[in-house]
Amino acid sequence: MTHPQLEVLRRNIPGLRLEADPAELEHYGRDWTRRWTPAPLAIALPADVEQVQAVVRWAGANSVAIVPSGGRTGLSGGAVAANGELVLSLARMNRVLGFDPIDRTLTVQPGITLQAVHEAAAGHGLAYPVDFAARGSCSIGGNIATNAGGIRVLRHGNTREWIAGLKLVTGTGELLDLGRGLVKNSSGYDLRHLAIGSEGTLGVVVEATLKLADPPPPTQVMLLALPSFGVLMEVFAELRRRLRLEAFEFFTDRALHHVLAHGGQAPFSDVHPYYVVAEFAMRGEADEVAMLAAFEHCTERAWVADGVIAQGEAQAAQLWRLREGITESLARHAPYKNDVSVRVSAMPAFLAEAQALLGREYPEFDVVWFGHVGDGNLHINVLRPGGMDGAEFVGRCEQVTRLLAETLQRHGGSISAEHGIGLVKKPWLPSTRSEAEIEVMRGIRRVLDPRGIMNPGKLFDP
Ligand code: 2HG
Ligand code: ZN
Repeated sequence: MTHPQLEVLRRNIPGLRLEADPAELEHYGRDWTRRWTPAPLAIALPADVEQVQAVVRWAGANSVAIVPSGGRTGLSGGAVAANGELVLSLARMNRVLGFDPIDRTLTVQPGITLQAVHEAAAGHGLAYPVDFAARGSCSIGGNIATNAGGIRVLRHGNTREWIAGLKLVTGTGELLDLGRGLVKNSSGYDLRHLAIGSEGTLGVVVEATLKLADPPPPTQVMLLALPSFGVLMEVFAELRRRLRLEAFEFFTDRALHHVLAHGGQAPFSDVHPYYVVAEFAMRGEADEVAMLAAFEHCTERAWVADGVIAQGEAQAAQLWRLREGITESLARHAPYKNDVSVRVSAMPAFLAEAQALLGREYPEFDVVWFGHVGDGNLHINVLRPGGMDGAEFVGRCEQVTRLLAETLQRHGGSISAEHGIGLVKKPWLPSTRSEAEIEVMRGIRRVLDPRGIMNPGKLFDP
């Protein structure tokens, strides 16, 4: 431990776990971006809220930067500690604190995984409907810090919709109790929503009260093969018109190629350029009829070239794996990631322009498109060509991102739909937010973190 004051911290906070051996520094200093070399000062693993407050106060008094840390499954570098920061890991604070059947809320500590939340909600006959592939590793605190989205936003909205209350330890060590589970509370600024999506720059979430929903209805999962990008939104509109869509996800043949190379099972004998996984509620015979009618409508117009309807849960899970396995199947290529959004109505025009732009700029690159088109959210992963140096690759991708950001700006979109800004997208924040907005955000950050110790360097500079 190099910082002389760390010993003081250890002595003054009995029960605080502090780690500094190289394997731990490496493990806690990085997220899924893998672009920066981890170099934290140490890792603090508090056991309760008081310890979090004490660590933050110590950091303020000693001018030590803090990186709040959940499951570190982020893709924008928001949880990277590469500059001697103290990582404040919430991993030990991972319990369910309570369930209220009248309020239909679950109160949890921030280090609990999304999957454990799903299981706890199901144990009470209810559901927490935010969901995505990293569910087994990501934490609720991190989900809140990035306002995580995922595969069911189409039906249920982002994390923001499901937070009835949260407790935040600010950059001064103050504990704020925000929202307090009230359904109605018209008493001024809702500071809870400032904390959601703040990427650890305003404080550390130390407790959350989550709203729960009715258990999901029985659903049907369908995989469709599409001949062109142009018909994607037509298929979406047709399915949504006739059915209660729970999810509508798309991916390209390149994405499927990588998933299959990683052990997936080919869904069709032919290869098609585009695919959609759609899940919808099945509330009886009328939905069966509507599903078949929608399928027929799409095939008659040649919007759909082939399709498979899951026969049972195992096949539904298998179809979902083709979509949910994409990120993992690409990981070994250390892809450059884009996570962009436009209004759903702007999607067709944006898609056409973005496709032309990326085709022109990346002629020799493997570019993998997938995402939540029903929310206007696309993931574009660019794979490094063999033989190209890592720094040259990132440099090239950043030039293209500048052009993509301009295109997004013309279509009123965002450079980060659901992964956050972190370090990766910081240069392009002004393409999504006006200078006046960023100045307001700076002011808010100064109030909640006057010493500038909470995740400095992330989101925007002071
Ligand atoms: C998903 O939708 C995640 O699967 C990850 O947001 C996206 O790897 C990505 O680019
Ligand atoms: Zn996503």
